[in-house]
Amino acid sequence: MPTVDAQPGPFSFDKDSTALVVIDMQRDFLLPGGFGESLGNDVSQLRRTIEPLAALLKGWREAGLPVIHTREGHKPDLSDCPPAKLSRGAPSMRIGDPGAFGRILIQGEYGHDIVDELQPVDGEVVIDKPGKGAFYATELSDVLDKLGTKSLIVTGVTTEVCVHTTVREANDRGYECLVLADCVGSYFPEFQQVGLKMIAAQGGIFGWVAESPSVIAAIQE
Ligand code: C5J
Repeated sequence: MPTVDAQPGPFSFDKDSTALVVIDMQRDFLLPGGFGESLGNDVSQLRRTIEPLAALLKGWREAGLPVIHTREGHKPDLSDCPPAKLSRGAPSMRIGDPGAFGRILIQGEYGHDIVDELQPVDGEVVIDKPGKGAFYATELSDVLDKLGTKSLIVTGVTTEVCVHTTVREANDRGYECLVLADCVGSYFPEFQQVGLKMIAAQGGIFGWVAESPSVIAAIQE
């Protein structure tokens, strides 16, 4: 069984029951000039995940293992967007407003889709999610049941928001989650550091943390 060095201890997974989850690697969050940057964020903190994630995807696909991508966003009429989510904070642009890459976080818009480097390939599942967690109001549980999934390798953005929420949801549903430090990103370096520590603390309170090269090596064995 593949085993990788991880915090708080080695993480073993069965290739037949493990899926790679790539969370919200969307242009609206990652592209310079996009929504994320308009909120005052440093998108380079997220963009550093693209290269290791592309290498991981290559290895994972070569091993013939399942990949699930998610995208945070809403229907064009915003009927699936809680009013509190729309009005929170004082952003110069809100969800649904016209942005540099189309209406912000609206399904079907250029900015809502995944960055070019990490585009899904045929056969990969794409889950559109209205919330931060990938299980809330989506078909993800059914997809994982059909695949016979027990473990998740979790990547994407942002570490302390959608990655954390999804890992917490997955942990409560009985999945073993390995989060890859070099393939998850936060706009805030301190949240990245603490977010990863929180996952593996207390003996792995809701998961394990490792680096992607060890997973790539493990699946090639
Ligand atoms: C945020 C996300 N940060 N994908 N979304 O609003 O983490």
